[in-house]
Amino acid sequence: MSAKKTLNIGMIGYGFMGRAHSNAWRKVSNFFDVRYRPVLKAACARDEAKVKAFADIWGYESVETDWRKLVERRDIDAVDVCVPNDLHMDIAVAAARSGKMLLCEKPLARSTAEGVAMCEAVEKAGVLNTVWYRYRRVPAVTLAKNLVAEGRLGRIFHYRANFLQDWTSSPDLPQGGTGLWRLDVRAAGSGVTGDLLAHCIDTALWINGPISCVAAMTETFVKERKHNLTGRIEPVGIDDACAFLARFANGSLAIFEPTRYARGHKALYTFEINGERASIFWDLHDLHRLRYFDHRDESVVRGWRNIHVSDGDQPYMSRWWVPGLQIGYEHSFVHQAADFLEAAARGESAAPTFRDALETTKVCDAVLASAASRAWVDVR
Ligand code: SOE
Repeated sequence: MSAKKTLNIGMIGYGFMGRAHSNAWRKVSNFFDVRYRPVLKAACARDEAKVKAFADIWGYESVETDWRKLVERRDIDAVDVCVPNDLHMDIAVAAARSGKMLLCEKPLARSTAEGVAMCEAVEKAGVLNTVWYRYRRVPAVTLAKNLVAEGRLGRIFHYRANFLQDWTSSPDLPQGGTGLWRLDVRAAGSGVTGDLLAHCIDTALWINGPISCVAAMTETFVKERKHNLTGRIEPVGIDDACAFLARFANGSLAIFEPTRYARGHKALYTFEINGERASIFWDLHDLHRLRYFDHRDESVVRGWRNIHVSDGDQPYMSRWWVPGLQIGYEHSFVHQAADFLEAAARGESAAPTFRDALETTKVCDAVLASAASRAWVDVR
């Protein structure tokens, strides 16, 4: 019999992220030697029939239709927040007051003000927390972080990131409701800035340190869309696309471009970092590979290496198959669950904590402020 302690999970939400997180909770103790064993205790959503069907598929023991009841339940240890952004703050604050650990889907909040309230709530209650910026835990991205931290690139000159999608290009697509809440500014807070850029910023801050100032432009290409919840044509309040320049505190220059109007691209998150000695490039469509160029290589064989990140020496990979066999998108969630459970066993939060993720929200707010004022904006 395993002597593992159990950690009872209360999941709120059952969409794309509810499924991705549930899959991670189910797999994590099969692959990682974590000291806490997660138990899928309860799933919660307003639609009773749908949440029951979700609970059946993923093996949750019970369901709730009111998140306030779920966060009060004494048999729940950790609340996993997988609902649209407009509910993050209320749920997190109530769950923290009720002493629950918190795992919040990204972005932390719709604004810095909401994020500050969330940080204060978890810190006052002393509850462990994390935000699911999972691309950090794609092994090739973790390897990129390690290579930079080891100093292999030397001084960093450039950071360049894109997140390109095309799924909102049609003006006929409505806003609001399941999945499409991402187009509704009341639910989402912002458009590509909070949805896509937030990922790029989280990775960038983690690998290359703080951003000091930004100069941004945003555009809303489709100005009105039918709203699924009201049935009316309503103005679109989100940013459809964004492009901006930034300066990092370490002196490097950056350029970022998130958009949902890049026809042909579905989720092309890429970043490239150029240092004095070496460069790296990563691409979500080829997520198990890291491109690496080292100027110190002998000139006759110098060139971009295409590292297949599948070896047991590389981050997280010793837990999966044998060298040469790769893993995918869903595994980054398993890694985050594993890191959270191990940190919790030590009595610590897992990075990015709410406080870490607040830095990303601050950059997103600076980007929107810069676009509105057409001026450079300092991040703090
Ligand atoms: C949709 O734009 C979406 O699913 C985002 O919400 C995710 O955060 C991103 O990882 C992929 O695209």
